[in-house]
Amino acid sequence: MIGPEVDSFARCRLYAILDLGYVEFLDAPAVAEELVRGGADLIQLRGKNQTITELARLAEKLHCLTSAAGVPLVINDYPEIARDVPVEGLHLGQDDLAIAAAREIVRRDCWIGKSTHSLDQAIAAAAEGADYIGFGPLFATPTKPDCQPIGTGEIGRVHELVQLPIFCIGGIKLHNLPDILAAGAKRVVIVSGLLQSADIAVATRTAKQQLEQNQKSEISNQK
Ligand code: TZP
Ligand code: MG
Repeated sequence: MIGPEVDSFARCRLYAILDLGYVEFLDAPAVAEELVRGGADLIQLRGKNQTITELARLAEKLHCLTSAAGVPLVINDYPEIARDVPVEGLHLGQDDLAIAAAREIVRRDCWIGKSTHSLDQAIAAAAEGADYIGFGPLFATPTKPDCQPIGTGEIGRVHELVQLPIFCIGGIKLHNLPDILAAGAKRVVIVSGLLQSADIAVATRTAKQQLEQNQKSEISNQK
């Protein structure tokens, strides 16, 4: 049970989260435009302090602009929003609904991703039917303060064991992205590293270029 345009999803390398802890609610569409302009492959709407009604309304607005740009939009936490707004994906955490239960609510093609914080959780998410996983937090991060960092040591292993798109997450910035890629990451989520930069589009483009360069080296190493 996979969402729309699976192949285009597999190509996604840079996953930006538009986190309303960093962005004013009314500024969210303009920030989404900057992320799109910088080349984000995927955008998630995450709002921990907004009501479901507020988030649904914003998701609708964001989806108009992301879909016009061909960038998939993912909603965090709320299967009901994924049911009512034609977003491309839903993201669930370890404490959210099980994937099968969320699919029962959404009842249409929609990617479902899951946050994982260990190898065991990554393997379990694949068995549960996730379409992609987040893996982290690699480093301690104020964006998710209650989650223990897991470091970069298991990035290689998770890619061996889990045959899904794996997005490393947590404390990733432009300055440490090369080390994270060297540790075996292929796809990343960046939140504050983009949203707090002086120029969001430029920071996004810089991260995207590093990821593309890494992908090219991967391909030429395979030849
Ligand atoms: N899940 C694990 S870490 C994290 C989430 C949502 C936040 C990552 O944010 P940042 O600002 O890129 O460290
Ligand atoms: Mg959640």
